[in-house]
Amino acid sequence: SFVQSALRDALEQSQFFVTYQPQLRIKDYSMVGVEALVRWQHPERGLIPPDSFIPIAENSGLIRELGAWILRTACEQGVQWLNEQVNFGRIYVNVSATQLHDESFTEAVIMCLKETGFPAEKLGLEVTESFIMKDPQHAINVLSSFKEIGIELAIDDFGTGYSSLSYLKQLPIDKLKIDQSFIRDIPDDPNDMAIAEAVIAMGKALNLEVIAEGVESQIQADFLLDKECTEVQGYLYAHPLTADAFSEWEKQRD
Ligand code: G
Ligand code: G
Ligand code: MN
Ligand code: NA
Repeated sequence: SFVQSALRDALEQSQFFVTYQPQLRIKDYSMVGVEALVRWQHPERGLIPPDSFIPIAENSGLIRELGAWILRTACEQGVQWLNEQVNFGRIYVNVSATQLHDESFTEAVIMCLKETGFPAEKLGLEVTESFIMKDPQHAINVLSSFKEIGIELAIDDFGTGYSSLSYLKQLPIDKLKIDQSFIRDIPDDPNDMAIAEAVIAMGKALNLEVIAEGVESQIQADFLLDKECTEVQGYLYAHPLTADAFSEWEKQRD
């Protein structure tokens, strides 16, 4: 299709760039990490958000190349920040179900770490709940291979799918990420508040970190602190930032 060939051109012509959104510990605002979020700067159409091209990249198989480029860019950036002593915690990269189903993906991640010199302990992967529930036994195998080498694992968009508690217990994951759709309408929507509270309680029971994304107001932050959510991410703290803007932000905060 037109978009597919435009995506291919965009990769060749370096029209993609990666932004980094800080994730903080709610108690003391210390750095947990940054989430790598891809952006497409089109020469004529301007900035195109990932929602408009990631699904197309997934359906066309281009996500393999694009995903590999994002991972490499993030790892190279991480090495640079380590050299410059910029405190970024970990870098969390989103990986789609298509990437995770690719048998060569684990090997590709290991190669990327080796070639860039980025330590596995500094990398996190955000995987979706839908990937896990489609074939939980397969997910356990794939995720275990990452966990074994020290990569941290978070379940993204948690609450939007239907994760069985028994699988959650077996999965080698470190963190649940409460989907922003449950945070957005706090404190107006009592159902969303109940869901957020339930996810936090579930994380606590399973000894997992819980991060809330899309936190935009102090009222939401206060609610999350009160319920003992452990980490936060959202416009209240920082937008997704270019690499340079992130290191400035990190240096200037106290
Ligand atoms: O950055 P933004 O909030 O617009 O991202 C919108 C959606 O695009 C989110 O669901 C996010 O997970 C996804 N997305 C952003 N960057 C990446 C990426 O590098 N890889 C994948 N697979 N998805 C991404
Ligand atoms: O990976 P995921 O699809 O969950 O990506 C998170 C998305 O949420 C990104 O597109 C990011 O730009 C966006 N985002 C991050 N913080 C906020 C926020 O506080 N409010 C809103 N509305 N969106 C946010
Ligand atoms: Mn994510
Ligand atoms: Na998410």
